[in-house]
Amino acid sequence: MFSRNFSSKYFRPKLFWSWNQVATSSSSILLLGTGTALFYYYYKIKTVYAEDSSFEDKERPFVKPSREVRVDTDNSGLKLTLYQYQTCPFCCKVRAVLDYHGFSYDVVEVNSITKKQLKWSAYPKVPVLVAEIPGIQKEVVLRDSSVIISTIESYLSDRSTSLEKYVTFYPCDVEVISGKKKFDFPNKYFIMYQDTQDLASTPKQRSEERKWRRWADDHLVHMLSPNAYRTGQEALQAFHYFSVVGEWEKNFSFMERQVVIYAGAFVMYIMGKILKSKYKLKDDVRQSLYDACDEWVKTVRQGKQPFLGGSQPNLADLAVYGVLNSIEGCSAFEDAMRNTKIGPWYNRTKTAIQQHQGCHPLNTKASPSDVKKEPPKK
Ligand SMILES: N[C@@H](CCC(=O)N[C@@H](CS)C(=O)NCC(=O)O)C(=O)O
Repeated sequence: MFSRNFSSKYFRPKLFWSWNQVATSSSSILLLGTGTALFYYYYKIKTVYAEDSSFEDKERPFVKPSREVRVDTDNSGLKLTLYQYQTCPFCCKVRAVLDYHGFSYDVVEVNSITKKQLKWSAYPKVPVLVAEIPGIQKEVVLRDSSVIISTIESYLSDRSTSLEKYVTFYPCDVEVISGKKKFDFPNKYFIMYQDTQDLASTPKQRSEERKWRRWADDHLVHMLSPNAYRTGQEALQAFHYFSVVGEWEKNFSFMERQVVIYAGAFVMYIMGKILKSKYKLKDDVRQSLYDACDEWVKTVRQGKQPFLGGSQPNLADLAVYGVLNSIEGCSAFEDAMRNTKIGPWYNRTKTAIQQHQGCHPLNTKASPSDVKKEPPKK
């Protein structure tokens, strides 16, 4: 039997298979392939693990700022550099807060395709704000728009505590989901006050402020892409506008610009459709944008004051303004101004920001914590 099974008759290679054999083999391969793919997909989808949340940035190379914002009354002593995309809503929020408080800062425009200006950063998104503090060799790196804003606001409320110290109150959770890192800063909407501090706002007002800051990030932001890139033509028009306000001509080569404009418009047109369905926007996406604007106007009006913050904007006013400001040159923005009642509030907030109406904390000289020398190394 042995010899029979191993006889050359059984091992002669076949040149032709019957249809039956072809079908069986192909189905097995197909099944095996699909099984492996499904297993891999399922495994990847199911892979969620926490990662060490400390950021191992590389040494930050000097990059010539794309733009310098200078405000004479800034006495903070901080040298700030904002890594950004000019029309990213999260970056617009940060600029609204920096400008409102009258900070001087440098802007580094990041190339959204190559991201070469941000290669040193372990955190892959913009905005990133770097604060160099006179007298201290170490620079402080702030990541995530809401963390940046809350840290700055905490620091302005009490400058006897250093910026470096405030950053430690905003830890980051890093989760790897399906091979992709997700960053979360659980405290990001909280301002850190001293126990002894006399606060101008009530706990209810602070909670309201946090609620609407979150709304700007989690709801209003999702109205932008489907509206700004509603049609191919609007997407192209938006990217041409971005290239002007982002001064891409100054910062990027001709080829880089063309790639970003045409590839960007195409990708964002598709993304707009995906996001429309993901966030369940109405068929007429403009209507969802108008609904959001109306909701905000109604809330501000309930307070019977010019801003949600009262006589002056609070962080929610600045956040909502920043998000809308990111599409200011797009048809979606013009339509929202024309078809809702948000215009007067928007223009009031813009004036308050442009006039640095929140600059009073910065008019005083830097506090000792800003210029504290590091103890000499032994
Ligand atoms: N939660 C973050 C979101 C920042 C964010 O998503 N930024 C986008 C630009 S609008 C980004 O950098 N995406 C990564 C990329 O462009 O590769 C924040 O508030 O700062």
